[in-house]
Amino acid sequence: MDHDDNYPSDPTYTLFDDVAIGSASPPPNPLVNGGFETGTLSGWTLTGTTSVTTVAHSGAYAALAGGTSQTNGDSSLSQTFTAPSAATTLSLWYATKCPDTVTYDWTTVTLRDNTAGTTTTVVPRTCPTAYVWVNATAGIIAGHSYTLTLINHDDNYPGDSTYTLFDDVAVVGSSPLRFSADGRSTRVKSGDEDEADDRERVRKR
Ligand SMILES: [Ca+2]
Ligand SMILES: [Ca+2]
Repeated sequence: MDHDDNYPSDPTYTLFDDVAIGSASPPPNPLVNGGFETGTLSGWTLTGTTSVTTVAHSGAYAALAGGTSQTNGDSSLSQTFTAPSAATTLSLWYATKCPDTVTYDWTTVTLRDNTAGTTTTVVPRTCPTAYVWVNATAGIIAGHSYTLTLINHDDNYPGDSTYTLFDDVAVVGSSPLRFSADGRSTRVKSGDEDEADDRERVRKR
């Protein structure tokens, strides 16, 4: 609130800005060993053929499902976690080496909401031609229990084995809302942008 006595030549005004609700820090990551930086697959439930690899998206390690030799059907890593408050998004990275076709070999990722009893396909069956890291995300609801399953499928045929790398599996939050003086709410920008905006506003006065 600002108060002025309406007397000429000594106007008083106050700028208000950036009243923040919530915390800017990200929610705690409920996933265990989501970046595989233990150098093991601890924290994950495994089926088929799985291992750790030093071909990582970040850090030193990633998970590898399937293999350079043919594997039989699904090889998977799964983990059950509860989405913390302020959590909105699950994010992961994968890279698929697929010399076959999607009829026979693929990567897929599913996310079961154990609280709601529904399953979302985060990554539909894919056998990409490019062996590159790809980001995938899915919306999550704070407080719900989820089971995430990372799957590589190979048809066990010699000579066209498919494998998938997974890394940086993490829960990320939303930016807290900020309310400006005109009542609009805006997403939090980076600190540098904010400061530049503030300087601009002050200069206009
Ligand atoms: Ca990693
Ligand atoms: Ca194959």
